[in-house]
Amino acid sequence: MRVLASFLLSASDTAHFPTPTVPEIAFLGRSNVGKSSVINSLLGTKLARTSNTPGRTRSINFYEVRKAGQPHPELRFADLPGYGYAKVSRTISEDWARFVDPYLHQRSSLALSLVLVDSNIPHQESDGQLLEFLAAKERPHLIVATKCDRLSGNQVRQAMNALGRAYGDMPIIAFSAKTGIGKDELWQKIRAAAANFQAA
Ligand SMILES: Nc1nc2c(ncn2[C@@H]2O[C@H](COP(=O)(O)OP(=O)(O)OP(=O)(O)O)[C@@H](O)[C@H]2O)c(=O)[nH]1
Ligand SMILES: [Mg+2]
Repeated sequence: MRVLASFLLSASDTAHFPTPTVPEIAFLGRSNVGKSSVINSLLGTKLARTSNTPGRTRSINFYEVRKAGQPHPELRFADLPGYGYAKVSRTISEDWARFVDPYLHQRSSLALSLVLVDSNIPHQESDGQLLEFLAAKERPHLIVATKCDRLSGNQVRQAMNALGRAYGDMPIIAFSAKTGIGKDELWQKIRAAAANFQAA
């Protein structure tokens, strides 16, 4: 299904969050894990700025997603600042307290949080903490293992097993923004979460 996406706004303060309307999907994960790349891959655009420099996304960037031929948006995507990168950790923790934490606590339209982890590195404590937080708040969430194109098929399976064990056997989607692996599966999960959310 073809989707059309547009940039809505960038907020680094709760007062600037857009009024909650359609179900929202949050993209979370350590700096440089590939959040903006996953968004671009799903949307088939280059709307979200990607970078080799970790910590580039310093606000919540909201995107509106519409099915082709439909007048109204179906979903919103929220690209959040990354965490866990030592060089920028101070500013990141300030950002986290000022608007990321309030977003995750209070956002009434948040239908699904995608926690991106790098399939090429072992499990990280910061990701585990975020997953525990989302579970404690009963926020629907899912792990997406990024950059799977850097691993062979066998290595991907091993990485998924190891990450699954580390994060309490949660379902994990193996993804690559380069090859499109996992894209259809992720879209299915996003649409299912949005439908559940609207039915609730
Ligand atoms: N090989 C490969 N590289 C990727 C993939 N996804 C992202 N990258 C690379 O990883 C780097 C970071 O990607 P971004 O999408 O900017 O990561 P981010 O999580 O948005 O980073 P911050 O906004 O800084 O937190 C870039 O150099 C991307 O080209 C992928 O699926 N495969
Ligand atoms: Mg980014």
